[in-house]
Amino acid sequence: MSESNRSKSPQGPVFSRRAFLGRSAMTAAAAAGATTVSLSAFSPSARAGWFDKTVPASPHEPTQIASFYTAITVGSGYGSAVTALRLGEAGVSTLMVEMGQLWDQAASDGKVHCDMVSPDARAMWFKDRTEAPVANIMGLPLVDRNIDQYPGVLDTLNYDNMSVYVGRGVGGGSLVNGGMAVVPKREFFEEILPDINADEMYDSWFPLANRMLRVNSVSDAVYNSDYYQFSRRAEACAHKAGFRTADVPNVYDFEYMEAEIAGNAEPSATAGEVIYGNNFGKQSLDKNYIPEALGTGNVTLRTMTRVVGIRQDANGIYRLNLETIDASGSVTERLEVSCQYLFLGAGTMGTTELLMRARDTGTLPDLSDRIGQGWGNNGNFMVSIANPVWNTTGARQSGMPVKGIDNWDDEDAQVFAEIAPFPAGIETFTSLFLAITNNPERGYLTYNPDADRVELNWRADQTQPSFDAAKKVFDRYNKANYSRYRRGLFKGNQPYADFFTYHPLGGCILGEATDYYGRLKGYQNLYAVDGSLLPGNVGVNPFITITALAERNIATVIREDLGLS
Ligand code: FAE
Repeated sequence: MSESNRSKSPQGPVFSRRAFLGRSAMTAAAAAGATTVSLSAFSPSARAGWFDKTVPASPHEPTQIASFYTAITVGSGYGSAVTALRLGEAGVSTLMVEMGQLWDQAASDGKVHCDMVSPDARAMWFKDRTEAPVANIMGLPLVDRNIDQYPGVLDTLNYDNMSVYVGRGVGGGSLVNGGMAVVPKREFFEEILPDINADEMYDSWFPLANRMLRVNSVSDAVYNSDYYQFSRRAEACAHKAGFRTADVPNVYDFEYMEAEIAGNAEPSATAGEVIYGNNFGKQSLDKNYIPEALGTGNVTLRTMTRVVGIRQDANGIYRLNLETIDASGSVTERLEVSCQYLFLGAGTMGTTELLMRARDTGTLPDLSDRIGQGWGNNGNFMVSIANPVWNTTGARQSGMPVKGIDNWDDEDAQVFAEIAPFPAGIETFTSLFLAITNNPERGYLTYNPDADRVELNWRADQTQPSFDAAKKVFDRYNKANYSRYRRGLFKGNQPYADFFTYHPLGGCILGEATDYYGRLKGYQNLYAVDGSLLPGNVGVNPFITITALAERNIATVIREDLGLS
């Protein structure tokens, strides 16, 4: 990586001239199709309502592409964005293909993204109703809304016993996530990936990921504001129960949040924005890696285009079948594009699906039988607690978590429980935690040829280790604080949610389906670059690990496989 291309700012390269050029390229390339259409163009039901609906923008027309690129990256999440930037810097002509849209156009309400309180078509990827993880307020189904189908920003992949949340659009999961940017505990990293040089990771690649993504920590001024009362209260309760708490860094700009709170900037995190996108404040990948990549002049971005098939010619060239869709989801174009080097960054579920389809339908038959194995939910387990009436959590809550209960060193209850907001707009006396637990259970994926998609094989009882560990922590928490478990928030009316994950990991695990740099076994010049490489659980939120590993892997691949520096 060349330092000369980066600004000297400790915040990283976000204000570099190249990023500026990239941002201009991103919008200019798309501008041709930047019109706002009536909802009726893609949803007859939109006309049926008697009140005005927000009309989302029509996605940009996809950029014209050539028939061959030296490299293609599939998807535009963390793994793919890192890979595209480093290839572009090395002078490699690269195409980035993303099935979702570029989120840079305002809808009729003047905003790019909708909030969580009144979600609309922008919220979800072709659904009739939103599917928020916390579906109820005090037992009443007040959260989810009927919406029009549209290529929205959040998707849920619903399998037996598990729903997987993923982001759609340029930036992938970075558009919808809570921004928590956590480096795993070194001991745990060494346990799960013993063959990766931890010195290198902790000395170089994690710091680089933090810099590039502009990770920062909450200031005292912000933490002591009304918007973090929910967090201060839960932290105090945790201490009372004898637990340690830890800071959780974030990619949300806390200087911006301070300005929001002071009324000097458009509110985003403080206005209930997060899982359907943030209009301001958050360093998603469309603010850093991706414009930097486009700014090299060597990377082309094709949006609203899904890779549906991969095969290889006798001469080793990969041929990809692409389908471009419009705002209604109809296929408007089918095309083929080829490359010498193919990098799969379609996310854990997307990458594994593409590879399993290719292996099982015989277009890439020599792929490893380890593909699809070792899937984990990163031990995700959500818990809701009812506080006594004197322990108010506040009606105003920031969407970005910044603290967690750190009980990871307790072998009987290995839990890192982030104090999550519950921005209902009213006092709810509720504390919410997204616990990451050390769950050794693993599921596996199988390709269903009739449905042409992968299925997740995950039994309901596989979340038992997470339940047991979280129960130990929160029984103790409740006992010390006169609090109790709160029902009435989650589907099924349990005080916990073990039926969804934000952190799907595995399926193409490093050293199993690939070598230790993500090279897929059985083929040359074919790579996995995303969350599918991680062995099911990293003990913390995963995007920093995905980013750092992608940086590490592509540096070696560019040097050894492409013969460049
Ligand atoms: P990912 O970001 O999922 O990107 C994959 C991209 O590929 C997507 O844009 C897809 O649309 C696209 N794609 C898929 N299939 C195709 C195809 N066939 N053709 C073309 N494009 C395709 O991949 N993690 C944290 O570390 N901290 C958090 O606070 C956090 N909060 C989260 C909150 C929510 C609601 C969600 C959903 C996730 C959260 N995560 C969080 C998880 C994190 O966002 C996720 O691990 C990463 O985004 C995964 O990065 P990948 O590079 O694997």
